[in-house]
Amino acid sequence: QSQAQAPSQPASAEKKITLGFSQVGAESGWRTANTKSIQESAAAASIDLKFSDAQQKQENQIKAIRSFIQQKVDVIAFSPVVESGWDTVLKEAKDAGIPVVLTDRAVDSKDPSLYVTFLGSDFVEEGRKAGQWLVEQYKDAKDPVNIVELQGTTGSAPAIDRKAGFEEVIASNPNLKIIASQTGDFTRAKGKEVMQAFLKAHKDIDVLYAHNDDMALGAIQAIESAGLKPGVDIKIISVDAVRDGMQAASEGKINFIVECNPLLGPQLMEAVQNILDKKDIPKRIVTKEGTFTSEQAKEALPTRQY
Ligand code: GYE
Repeated sequence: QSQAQAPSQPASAEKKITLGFSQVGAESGWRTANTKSIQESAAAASIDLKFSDAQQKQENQIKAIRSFIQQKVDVIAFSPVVESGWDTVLKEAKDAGIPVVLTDRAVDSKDPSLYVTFLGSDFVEEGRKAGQWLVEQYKDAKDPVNIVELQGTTGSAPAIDRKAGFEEVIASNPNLKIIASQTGDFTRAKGKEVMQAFLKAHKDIDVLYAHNDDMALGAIQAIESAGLKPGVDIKIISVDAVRDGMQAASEGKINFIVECNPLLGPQLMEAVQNILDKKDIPKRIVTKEGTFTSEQAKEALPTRQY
């Protein structure tokens, strides 16, 4: 019998791929699910992940990217907290020959050669979906409908785009009026605080449009403390469809949620592998997502992954 000797070298002498990832922070349920997805899929793909949390500060992301360049990682991926101000550091990565993948959020750079691909949702479309539901709900309204808006992080792609898509669609009905709009930085605490201020300043709020579930959840606390019924006295629309948001929707406190899928890890690892294998990859990879009414949220909740 001629059995081969066990090799003294590990089966694969190939070096592990290293991926430097700079995350925005841990500001929301969406972000937590996104981080988990990236960490788990890196492990599953045997990719060595260098993960860095920027605590919602651009300067920390720039530092992290520079340190990834110094460490000569194979690929850099990051979710840019804001859209502007990345050209210099992206140029540094390019000069070092390290490919960059934008994950979740886009940059406003005029030079598309500074990154290989942008993987994430279409936030303008999400804003439109939110607006379409509202237009349909109030199609017979004869009186003005007063809307307050909780925006995401100032200057971030999802805040800019969700606002734009929503405004574009509600413009079809002049009764639909945004009477106040302010940032809640995508967090529950800020969502609550700003909603409190809105309630103080305006006695006649009909609708809240929150750019994410966490801000809507904070706002719900403020609305309840003011003795009003969320989802009834004030209709609520939000974006993300994370578990706590879906729970509130199933209880009728959020009326409509536009889904934004945080599970980008598998597609990111695939993109990283394809880049290193020198395969052609599209410049834009869009994630698939839907919407939920309260009824639909109740149905979907038991099998939800995030
Ligand atoms: O909607 C929000 C998070 O960039 C899509 O960031 C992401 C957004 C998400 O904080 O909850």
